[in-house]
Amino acid sequence: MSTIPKLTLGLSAVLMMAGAASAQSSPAPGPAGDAPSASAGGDFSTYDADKSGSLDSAEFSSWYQATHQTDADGKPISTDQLSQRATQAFSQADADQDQHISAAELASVPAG
Ligand SMILES: [Ca+2]
Repeated sequence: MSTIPKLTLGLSAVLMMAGAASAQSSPAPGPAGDAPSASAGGDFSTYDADKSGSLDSAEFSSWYQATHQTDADGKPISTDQLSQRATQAFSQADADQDQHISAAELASVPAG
């Protein structure tokens, strides 16, 4: 007769574990990905290839060309034009002339 309390105890332990397991398997409420802090239509960290915290001219150029494919009228800009504009925008955006565009400097670049 002394085995019955043990069995009951063991059973309730299993039930508790089952309850905990089912609680854990409930869907997580959080979003699947991280929320990008987009500024001027581009995600800064996406283009900061070497994660230096700023964009060099090549990184800036790929950001610019990805986010400025149409002009103010919505017309597509040719690759040559885009490349020229990217160079121009780079020197305009580089406020402290260190040849790197910080997130703050990037935010000053007009979109489109
Ligand atoms: Ca700079």
